[in-house]
Amino acid sequence: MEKTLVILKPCTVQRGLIGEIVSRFEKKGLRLAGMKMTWLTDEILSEHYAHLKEKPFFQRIKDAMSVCPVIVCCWEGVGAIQVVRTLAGATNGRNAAPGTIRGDYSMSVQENIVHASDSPETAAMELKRFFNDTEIYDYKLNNLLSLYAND
Ligand code: IDP
Repeated sequence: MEKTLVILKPCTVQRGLIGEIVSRFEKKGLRLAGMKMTWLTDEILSEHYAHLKEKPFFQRIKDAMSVCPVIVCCWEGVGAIQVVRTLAGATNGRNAAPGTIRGDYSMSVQENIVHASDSPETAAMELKRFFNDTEIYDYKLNNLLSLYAND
């Protein structure tokens, strides 16, 4: 099992899409291991988007990510990191395939509904950045056999 971090961005909160997006991950069969609302600071966003600090839009994305609180989630499943990236779709909502979250709900590269960790290393780092150990819950889902059979 793998755990990954998803952030429902301010555009998702503002557009009243929280339930709909959470539902996508639930219906896929991922287990919600942690979830909270938090208002991201410039400091945590500078760390989170450090790989983009030379880009001209660095300050703009940090501003967009802090217009209101976000929902941070930890989702778990077999191959969850790639599964969630595939569900999220291409970064630019206008290019993202229909059926993906960004493809279905976003018309923008910046306002693209979700952040999703892109590798096991980033997932581990990002989960630590946004959650304490006590905020991640290891309960069992009763439908594991129906989800994975003998995989
Ligand atoms: P990802 O979110 O698909 O992993 P990254 O390249 O890590 O994509 O970029 C992080 C976030 O920065 C994107 O989700 C998007 O909101 C924003 N972003 C990326 N490229 C651009 C751009 O060219 N203009 C404005 N915002 C961008």
